[in-house]
Amino acid sequence: MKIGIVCYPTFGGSGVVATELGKELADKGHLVHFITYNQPVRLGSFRKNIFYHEVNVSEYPLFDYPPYELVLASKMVDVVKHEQLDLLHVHYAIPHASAAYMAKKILAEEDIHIPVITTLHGTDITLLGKDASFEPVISFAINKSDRVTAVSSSLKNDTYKLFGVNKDIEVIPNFIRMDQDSYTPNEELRQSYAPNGEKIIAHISNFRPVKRIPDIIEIFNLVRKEVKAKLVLVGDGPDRNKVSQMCREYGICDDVMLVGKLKNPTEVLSIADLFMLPSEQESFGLAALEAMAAGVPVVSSNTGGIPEVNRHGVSGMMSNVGDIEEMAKHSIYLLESEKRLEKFKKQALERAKEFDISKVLSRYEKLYEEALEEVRVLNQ
Ligand code: GMT
Repeated sequence: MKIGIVCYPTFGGSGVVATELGKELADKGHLVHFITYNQPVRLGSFRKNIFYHEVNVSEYPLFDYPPYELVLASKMVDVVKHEQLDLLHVHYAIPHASAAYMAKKILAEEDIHIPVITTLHGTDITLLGKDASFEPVISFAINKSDRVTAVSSSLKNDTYKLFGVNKDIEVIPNFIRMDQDSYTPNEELRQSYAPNGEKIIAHISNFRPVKRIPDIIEIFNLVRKEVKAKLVLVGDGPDRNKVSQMCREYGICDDVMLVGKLKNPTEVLSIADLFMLPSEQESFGLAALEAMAAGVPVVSSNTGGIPEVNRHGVSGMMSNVGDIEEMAKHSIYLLESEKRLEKFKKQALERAKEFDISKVLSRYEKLYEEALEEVRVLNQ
């Protein structure tokens, strides 16, 4: 198949999922065309069967706001026509599904009929769903997609609750490639981060308020009083300055490492003992799954789709959002006993295997085939 993938090319989970899916499809022999405003972070450089089309919005004094969605729709039309794409798989309802609808209608004028598959990832539903100004467009774009998927049952339920959506939504969970070679711990790295045998707690995110980064510092401050530990924070974003402020206040700056936006956080995960995800909202929690795949247990909140990934008492432990004391207790419980920690590490890895890409890829391919079959009649 010739597949167009539209996603946010940034560090966020939706971009990671879209890119990894594209790479897997390309490895299976499909031709995959990424249509985004920047080269997706996880795409790497030169790969077989992968093509990239950049969406450039020119600056005109006439526009107070650059019309990205229109340029994106035009680009989709152009790529579908000239690369003879079979379908468009868009990640995020707005602006991607709404732009895809416009592209689809323009193409239909030329008798080119193409299915649009929309995958919902989270903040397009759970955060924007609370903003009435987007509601009509999001509901419309979802209802008009040929197929809709959500990354967790929780997100599917939220979509029906928050929007006027009558379309069937199939839950296809996020996935991971279980590539154990890349998780071989770099002992030198571990030694440099934790020279005195400290336990390493890791977190990866875009530091948006929804991630509750200050909770992580509070939890860490409690944990380090009981267990020798270091905290490694991967990523950057709006709450980054709060981290520095809090670390200075608590006098723990030497134990908190901010390593920025790493393209491949696997190296950090490979030396971590615990992953922390106290988010306010999380439709899935791909970062937690990536940690588990590296054999790192997860201490998290129990919000949204996280309980569909992290199993309390198995792959990690969960608490209510904001329950800093309990999350600290859970972390200490896991870190204080070497035997217990090892058990949880193994269990986290086993749980992650349930999300191996091999279980998910065929579900997307089947969905594509079904959607294609429906438009095939129109194209005859
Ligand atoms: O979590 C973020 O801030 C990034 C966000 C995104 O839009 O890329 O992630 C969302 O999609 C991921 C991939 O499906 C999910 O694993 C994350 O849970 C979800 N984030 C939220 O729901 C806050």
